[in-house]
Amino acid sequence: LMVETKIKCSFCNENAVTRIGYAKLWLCKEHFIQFIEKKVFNTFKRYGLGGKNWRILAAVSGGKDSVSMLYILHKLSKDIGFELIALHIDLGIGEYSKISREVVENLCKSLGIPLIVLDLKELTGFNLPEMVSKTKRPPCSLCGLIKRYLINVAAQELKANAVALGHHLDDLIPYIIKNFVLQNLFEISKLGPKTDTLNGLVGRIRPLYEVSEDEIMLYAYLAKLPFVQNECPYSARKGLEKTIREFINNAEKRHPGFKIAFARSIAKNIEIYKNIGKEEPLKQCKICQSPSNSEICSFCKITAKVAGKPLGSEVKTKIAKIAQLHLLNLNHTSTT
Ligand code: Q46
Ligand code: ZN
Ligand code: ZN
Repeated sequence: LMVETKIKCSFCNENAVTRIGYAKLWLCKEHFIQFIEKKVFNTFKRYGLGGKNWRILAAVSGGKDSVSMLYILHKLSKDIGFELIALHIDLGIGEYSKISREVVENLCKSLGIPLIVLDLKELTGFNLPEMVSKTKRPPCSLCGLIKRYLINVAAQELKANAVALGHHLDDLIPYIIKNFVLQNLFEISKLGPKTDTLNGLVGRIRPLYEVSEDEIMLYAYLAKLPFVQNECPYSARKGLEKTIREFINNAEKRHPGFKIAFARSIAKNIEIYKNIGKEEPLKQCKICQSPSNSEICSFCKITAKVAGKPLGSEVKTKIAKIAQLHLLNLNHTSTT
């Protein structure tokens, strides 16, 4: 995305470092950074992602997407007036998790953002690789359900208004298209810029909803943000999604603005998707009272398999303590 040019920035006298096809702009470093930050600000306004006095919990893995999101949210928190807390989950995936945790801890420290780290091994006695080998489940689906569970519990205990996720256009569009092809229409309703807090599930917001992966990469680089370069050893982009990614990138090249137009149309029709494929309303897990599709939630089922007993309630108590301590600290610092 970055180019060496003699072409001037559309807003100043500096040389441009990139061209934004869909906006017909050439931008220098400073104006590109401003362009992205303004875009996220507008995304907040356009979709009502958060307001004054909200408490937003940002899930930060340490990769370029979530790190950039956190950095931009930190700037916006002052303009919009919301409170920002970062959350990192240490999955215990060897060196990868170690580096990720360090990156997030250092970044939060340097920006003065309160951070909560949830360590999977400390919470359950097992790290992700151990859980994978005990359950024989595909790592990413296991990881996804564990993260969703822990993030939701933390958000509830912290009384957060929303959880911010670092998903961008190139994460979301292939997923939406895949679900459309498979006609999992209700799933599409969860892939818009925000979901509402409902039945014990804290709403999610996606501040990078209108930003592409290239843009985030360039932003992280130009803003000199520290992020984890290593890929998770389990990560593998799967067949169909990869094909769809190539297709949308081609479409964007030929028809600049295609991705954003698509994302906006989905956001506009999100209510339709909520109703077409309506799922059964969420139940409560009998063991830990968390929102669940069945009598017992997936987290309790998985931990029962791994640890010999369901750990939902125990883990929730531990997270509640961490959250309370954290809120006490916050009150303490704001009154002293
Ligand atoms: S951390 Fe977890 Fe990712 Fe690693 S195991 Fe898969 S889902 S790839 S975002
Ligand atoms: Zn400029
Ligand atoms: Zn449960």
